[in-house]
Amino acid sequence: MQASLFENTQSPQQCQKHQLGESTITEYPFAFTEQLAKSYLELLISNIDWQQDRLRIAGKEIPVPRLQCWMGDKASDYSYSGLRLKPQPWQPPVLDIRSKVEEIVGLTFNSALLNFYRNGQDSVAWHADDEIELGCSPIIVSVSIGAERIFELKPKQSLKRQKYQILLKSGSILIMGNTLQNNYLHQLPKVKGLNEPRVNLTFRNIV
Ligand SMILES: O=C(O)CCC(=O)C(=O)O
Ligand SMILES: [Mn+2]
Repeated sequence: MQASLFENTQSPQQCQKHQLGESTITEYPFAFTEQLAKSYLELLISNIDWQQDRLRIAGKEIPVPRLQCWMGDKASDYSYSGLRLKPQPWQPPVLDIRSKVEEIVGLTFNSALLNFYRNGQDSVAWHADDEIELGCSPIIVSVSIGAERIFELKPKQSLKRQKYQILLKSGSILIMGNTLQNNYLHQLPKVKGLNEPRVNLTFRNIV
Protein backbone atom coordinates (compact mmCIF):
# COMPACT_ATOMS: atom_id res chain seq x y z
CA MET A 1 0.00 0.00 0.00
CA GLN A 2 1.28 3.49 -0.83
CA ALA A 3 0.14 7.00 0.01
CA SER A 4 -0.91 9.07 -3.00
CA LEU A 5 1.08 12.13 -4.15
CA PHE A 6 0.50 15.64 -2.88
CA GLU A 7 -0.35 18.63 -5.03
CA ASN A 8 2.49 21.03 -5.50
CA THR A 9 1.28 23.64 -2.97
CA GLN A 10 2.87 23.72 0.46
CA SER A 11 0.36 25.28 2.83
CA PRO A 12 0.44 24.36 6.55
CA GLN A 13 -3.31 23.52 6.33
CA GLN A 14 -2.80 21.06 3.47
CA CYS A 15 -3.62 17.59 4.71
CA GLN A 16 -3.97 14.05 3.52
CA LYS A 17 -6.03 11.27 5.08
CA HIS A 18 -4.70 7.73 5.28
CA GLN A 19 -7.51 5.24 5.89
CA LEU A 20 -6.43 2.02 7.60
CA GLY A 21 -9.55 -0.06 8.10
CA GLU A 22 -11.78 1.95 10.44
CA SER A 23 -8.82 4.02 11.70
CA THR A 24 -7.73 7.32 10.17
CA ILE A 25 -4.35 9.02 10.12
CA THR A 26 -4.34 12.67 9.08
CA GLU A 27 -1.05 13.98 7.76
CA TYR A 28 -0.08 17.68 7.56
CA PRO A 29 3.17 17.42 5.58
CA PHE A 30 3.97 21.16 5.67
CA ALA A 31 2.80 22.14 9.19
CA PHE A 32 6.16 23.79 9.94
CA THR A 33 8.36 25.46 7.32
CA GLU A 34 11.66 23.77 6.43
CA GLN A 35 13.56 26.67 8.01
CA LEU A 36 11.59 26.55 11.27
CA ALA A 37 11.97 22.76 11.46
CA LYS A 38 15.72 23.15 10.98
CA SER A 39 16.00 25.65 13.82
CA TYR A 40 13.84 23.45 16.11
CA LEU A 41 16.11 20.49 15.31
CA GLU A 42 19.21 22.36 16.48
CA LEU A 43 17.48 23.71 19.61
CA LEU A 44 16.02 20.33 20.59
CA ILE A 45 19.23 18.37 20.03
CA SER A 46 21.28 20.75 22.14
CA ASN A 47 18.80 21.82 24.86
CA ILE A 48 16.85 18.69 25.78
CA ASP A 49 18.12 16.49 28.61
CA TRP A 50 18.24 13.32 26.48
CA GLN A 51 18.27 10.01 28.34
CA GLN A 52 19.73 6.70 27.28
CA ASP A 53 17.10 4.39 28.74
CA ARG A 54 17.61 0.64 29.05
CA LEU A 55 15.11 -2.17 28.67
CA ARG A 56 15.26 -5.53 30.41
CA ILE A 57 14.43 -8.23 27.87
CA ALA A 58 14.77 -11.95 28.72
CA GLY A 59 16.96 -11.10 31.72
CA LYS A 60 19.31 -8.88 29.68
CA GLU A 61 19.67 -5.09 29.86
CA ILE A 62 19.50 -3.59 26.39
CA PRO A 63 19.96 0.13 25.57
CA VAL A 64 16.92 1.62 23.80
CA PRO A 65 18.10 2.30 20.21
CA ARG A 66 17.51 6.07 20.45
CA LEU A 67 17.62 8.78 23.13
CA GLN A 68 14.40 9.80 24.84
CA CYS A 69 12.84 12.46 27.03
CA TRP A 70 9.42 12.32 28.66
CA MET A 71 8.04 15.80 29.20
CA GLY A 72 4.79 17.01 30.65
CA ASP A 73 2.62 18.36 33.41
CA LYS A 74 3.69 17.36 36.91
CA ALA A 75 1.44 14.36 37.49
CA SER A 76 2.02 12.61 34.18
CA ASP A 77 4.25 9.62 34.99
CA TYR A 78 4.34 7.14 32.12
CA SER A 79 5.31 3.47 31.95
CA TYR A 80 6.06 1.35 28.93
CA SER A 81 8.03 -1.86 28.33
CA GLY A 82 8.98 -1.93 32.03
CA LEU A 83 10.33 1.65 32.01
CA ARG A 84 8.87 4.17 34.45
CA LEU A 85 9.35 7.71 33.18
CA LYS A 86 9.03 10.83 35.38
CA PRO A 87 8.13 13.92 33.37
CA GLN A 88 10.66 16.68 32.84
CA PRO A 89 9.23 20.21 32.88
CA TRP A 90 8.08 21.67 29.55
CA GLN A 91 10.84 23.42 27.57
CA PRO A 92 10.27 26.51 25.37
CA PRO A 93 10.75 24.92 21.90
CA VAL A 94 8.45 22.03 22.86
CA LEU A 95 5.80 24.46 24.15
CA ASP A 96 5.96 26.37 20.83
CA ILE A 97 5.53 23.14 18.88
CA ARG A 98 2.70 22.05 21.19
CA SER A 99 0.84 25.35 20.57
CA LYS A 100 0.97 24.78 16.82
CA VAL A 101 -0.18 21.17 17.24
CA GLU A 102 -3.07 22.21 19.50
CA GLU A 103 -4.12 24.91 17.00
CA ILE A 104 -4.17 22.43 14.10
CA VAL A 105 -5.74 19.52 15.97
CA GLY A 106 -8.16 21.49 18.18
CA LEU A 107 -7.25 19.42 21.27
CA THR A 108 -4.92 20.01 24.22
CA PHE A 109 -2.10 17.70 25.34
CA ASN A 110 -0.57 17.32 28.82
CA SER A 111 2.55 15.37 27.86
CA ALA A 112 4.99 14.49 25.10
CA LEU A 113 7.47 11.71 24.43
CA LEU A 114 10.52 12.99 22.58
CA ASN A 115 12.76 10.63 20.62
CA PHE A 116 16.18 11.55 19.24
CA TYR A 117 17.28 9.26 16.38
CA ARG A 118 20.97 10.11 16.05
CA ASN A 119 21.28 8.40 12.66
CA GLY A 120 19.77 5.55 10.63
CA GLN A 121 20.89 2.96 13.20
CA ASP A 122 18.43 4.40 15.74
CA SER A 123 14.88 3.09 15.47
CA VAL A 124 11.70 2.14 17.29
CA ALA A 125 10.39 -1.43 17.11
CA TRP A 126 6.80 -2.58 16.44
CA HIS A 127 4.45 -1.38 19.18
CA ALA A 128 1.19 0.44 19.80
CA ASP A 129 0.81 3.42 22.11
CA ASP A 130 -1.93 1.65 24.02
CA GLU A 131 -0.73 1.91 27.61
CA ILE A 132 -3.43 2.18 30.24
CA GLU A 133 -2.37 5.75 31.26
CA LEU A 134 -3.36 7.01 27.78
CA GLY A 135 -7.01 6.00 28.11
CA CYS A 136 -8.90 3.51 25.96
CA SER A 137 -8.79 5.23 22.53
CA PRO A 138 -6.03 7.83 22.61
CA ILE A 139 -5.44 10.46 19.93
CA ILE A 140 -1.68 10.86 19.54
CA VAL A 141 -0.05 13.55 17.45
CA SER A 142 3.41 12.94 16.04
CA VAL A 143 5.71 15.76 14.88
CA SER A 144 8.73 14.92 12.72
CA ILE A 145 11.80 17.14 12.54
CA GLY A 146 15.01 16.41 10.65
CA ALA A 147 15.87 13.39 8.49
CA GLU A 148 12.99 11.90 6.49
CA ARG A 149 12.19 8.42 7.75
CA ILE A 150 9.67 5.73 6.81
CA PHE A 151 6.90 5.07 9.32
CA GLU A 152 5.34 1.63 9.00
CA LEU A 153 2.02 0.31 10.27
CA LYS A 154 0.45 -3.12 10.26
CA PRO A 155 -2.78 -4.50 11.71
CA LYS A 156 -2.50 -6.18 15.11
CA GLN A 157 -4.74 -8.97 13.89
CA SER A 158 -4.88 -9.94 10.27
CA LEU A 159 -3.79 -12.95 8.30
CA LYS A 160 -2.07 -10.87 5.62
CA ARG A 161 -0.44 -8.31 7.97
CA GLN A 162 0.23 -6.07 4.93
CA LYS A 163 2.38 -3.05 5.86
CA TYR A 164 1.33 0.57 5.22
CA GLN A 165 4.14 3.11 4.82
CA ILE A 166 4.21 6.88 5.28
CA LEU A 167 7.31 8.96 4.51
CA LEU A 168 7.61 11.35 7.46
CA LYS A 169 8.85 14.71 6.18
CA SER A 170 10.66 17.26 8.32
CA GLY A 171 8.07 19.71 9.68
CA SER A 172 5.15 17.32 9.28
CA ILE A 173 2.40 16.42 11.74
CA LEU A 174 0.58 13.10 11.85
CA ILE A 175 -2.66 12.77 13.80
CA MET A 176 -3.12 9.15 14.80
CA GLY A 177 -6.89 8.85 15.18
CA ASN A 178 -8.78 7.31 18.00
CA THR A 179 -8.93 3.62 17.06
CA LEU A 180 -5.47 3.35 15.50
CA GLN A 181 -3.63 2.28 18.65
CA ASN A 182 -6.27 -0.38 19.33
CA ASN A 183 -6.02 -1.94 15.88
CA TYR A 184 -2.53 -1.25 14.48
CA LEU A 185 1.13 -1.52 15.42
CA HIS A 186 3.73 0.95 14.17
CA GLN A 187 7.51 1.10 13.87
CA LEU A 188 10.33 3.27 12.57
CA PRO A 189 12.83 0.85 11.00
CA LYS A 190 16.59 1.37 10.80
CA VAL A 191 18.00 2.86 7.56
CA LYS A 192 21.43 1.74 6.32
CA GLY A 193 23.92 4.51 5.59
CA LEU A 194 21.78 7.37 6.96
CA ASN A 195 23.83 9.89 8.93
CA GLU A 196 21.25 12.63 9.48
CA PRO A 197 19.55 13.08 12.87
CA ARG A 198 15.81 13.20 13.45
CA VAL A 199 13.72 14.27 16.45
CA ASN A 200 10.16 13.06 16.89
CA LEU A 201 7.68 14.44 19.41
CA THR A 202 4.47 12.56 20.16
CA PHE A 203 1.92 14.64 22.06
CA ARG A 204 -0.32 12.58 24.31
CA ASN A 205 -2.73 12.87 27.23
CA ILE A 206 -2.19 11.02 30.47
CA VAL A 207 -5.76 10.63 31.71
O1 LIG B 1 9.55 8.44 15.71
C1 LIG B 1 8.42 8.19 15.33
O2 LIG B 1 7.96 8.64 14.28
C2 LIG B 1 7.54 7.28 16.14
C3 LIG B 1 7.83 7.27 17.60
C4 LIG B 1 6.89 6.41 18.37
O3 LIG B 1 6.17 5.62 17.83
C5 LIG B 1 6.79 6.54 19.83
O4 LIG B 1 7.54 7.30 20.44
O5 LIG B 1 5.91 5.90 20.42
MN1 LIG C 1 4.53 4.93 19.15
